[in-house]
Amino acid sequence: RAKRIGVLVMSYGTPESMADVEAYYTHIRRGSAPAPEQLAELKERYEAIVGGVFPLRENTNGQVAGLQDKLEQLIAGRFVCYQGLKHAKPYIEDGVEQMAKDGIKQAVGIVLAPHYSAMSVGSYIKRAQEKAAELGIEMTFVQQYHLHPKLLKALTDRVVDGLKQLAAATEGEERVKVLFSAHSLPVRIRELGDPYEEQLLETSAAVAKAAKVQEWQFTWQSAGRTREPWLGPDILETLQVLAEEGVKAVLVAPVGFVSDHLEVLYDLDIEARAAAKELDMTLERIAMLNRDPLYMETLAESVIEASVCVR
Ligand code: FEC
Repeated sequence: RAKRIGVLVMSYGTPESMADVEAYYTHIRRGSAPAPEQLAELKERYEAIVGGVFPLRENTNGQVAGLQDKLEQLIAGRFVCYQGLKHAKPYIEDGVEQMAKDGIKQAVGIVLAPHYSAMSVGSYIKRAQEKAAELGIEMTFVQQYHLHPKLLKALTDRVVDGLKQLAAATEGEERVKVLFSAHSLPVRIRELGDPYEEQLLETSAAVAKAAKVQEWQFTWQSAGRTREPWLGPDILETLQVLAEEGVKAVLVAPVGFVSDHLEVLYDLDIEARAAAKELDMTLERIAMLNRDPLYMETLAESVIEASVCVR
């Protein structure tokens, strides 16, 4: 019987409780503790989204379970999924260690983010690869899946639904602009020849075409609070410019994210929505993928394809 292949499913991670926010933030800042006002501000954002619950944890758990089910359906008994988080427990290294304890010798790694950047997916892979090499596990990785037909179909369906909702809310009267968005990164990624921007534009263009959207553009969101310059324009600036151009309704499609979490529920649903209201615009957002069957199939098929290299 063929040996079981480990699947390390990697995601950003979120605090376990309010008491955990400081340690989480310190980890994101590579060990340097945030100032008290920075910490208070982050806690306020978590409290504003759902009053002290952290939706990303349950969503990641659901995605890992959903991927396991899908893999089981496609090739029974072949794969076993493990979770590894970037900034919270179980960390990426913990996931690799668990695989080693279970006797796994070969594994595939995949990140719950469709677009490759050396600063995002690349850094997850580096950590997993280092631990796997130390423990003697042969690992191969899915680098990106931003043009997988099933991912594009799931996103297109959501854009079509979102446009219908927006048409109902505005009684079809307004000119609608679709704003594709993703997490900003420091501008210096450009010097590295990073594919992140290009991949995001490829996903956006493919979805716009399939959803027959004429008016769309790409914008950044959630830039970090650091001194260096981040990729822009930020969605708040974009909304301002669009308002000046007379656009009255926008549909935000955060295609760089796959789950309901802080950067969507706060930065878009609270902050961007309030800014739009101020500008007298209607703003809607597409539903996130979470455990969507088409997303689970995207992940499963990408894992199976990558696993060919470890057989
Ligand atoms: O719901 C949650 O608890 C977690 C929401 C969350 C997601 C997420 C995804 C990405 N990030 C990416 C890059 C950076 C860089 C920095 C950075 C900082 C933060 C902070 C919080 C945070 N991120 Fe995040 N990110 C989430 C949350 N992120 C909180 C710290 C406070 C702040 O700046 O707002 C800057 C780090 C530094 O100081 O050097 C860079 C990227 C993604 C999307 C890909 C992925 O999921 O990995 C890229 C979800």
